[in-house]
Amino acid sequence: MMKLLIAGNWKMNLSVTDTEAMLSELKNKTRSDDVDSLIIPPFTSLDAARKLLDGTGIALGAQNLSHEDDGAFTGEISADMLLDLGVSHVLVGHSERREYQKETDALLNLKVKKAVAKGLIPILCVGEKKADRDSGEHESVVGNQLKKGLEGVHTTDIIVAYEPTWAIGTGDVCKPDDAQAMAAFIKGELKDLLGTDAVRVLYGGSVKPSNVKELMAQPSIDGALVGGASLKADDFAALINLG
Ligand code: G2H
Repeated sequence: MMKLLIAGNWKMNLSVTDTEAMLSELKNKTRSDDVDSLIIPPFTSLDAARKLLDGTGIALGAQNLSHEDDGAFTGEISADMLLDLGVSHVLVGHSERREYQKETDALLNLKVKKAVAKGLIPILCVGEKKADRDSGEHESVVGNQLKKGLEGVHTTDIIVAYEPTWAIGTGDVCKPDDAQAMAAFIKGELKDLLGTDAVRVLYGGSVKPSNVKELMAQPSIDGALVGGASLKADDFAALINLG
């Protein structure tokens, strides 16, 4: 089993002042060295977060990147800009971006390739909608997202996050057995696509201190991508300590 990674995706939450308060508090909480951790704040908090995370062993991630290098792309943020701020990981294709920004698998594939080319570790997010699960299509939907998102990618320096959209921010957590079954399916697909399954697969969707231990005990789940429960220092520290 791989070392667990607990990643906190703050989404569009916490100002710079809030970031400083949260991370100053988090720094004073004990952490287990058995678990890797990652904070993914909004772009505006990256610089403040980098300064506070320095020397803590907690890595820094971004929520998105441009597939372009530079130029006339108003509002976009490049991989080099993220590297400049000490970012090591970047989310690609979170379901909220697929849904609200209409990001397609083809665009996400370009983003994954850009991140890899620049030395950032992409966390490719995949997951089915409620209707897909109800109709038994969840594996084919996720398999398709992986195939298209990872086309032409030949590295194992990536992470995949399985986030069933119906379990995101709803409190409606996926049953550990179902999360395990999908994580195992994803590892099988990764073996076909990349020639190895030595790639971390995270689970995301209403993970909190009270359910993290059971989810992380599943053999094919190598960590968690956490939204709501990553915003408070106490909760995030509890997650890293697996409850
Ligand atoms: C899924 C998750 C973090 P939450 O989006 O990516 O959010 O834990 O709030 O369901």
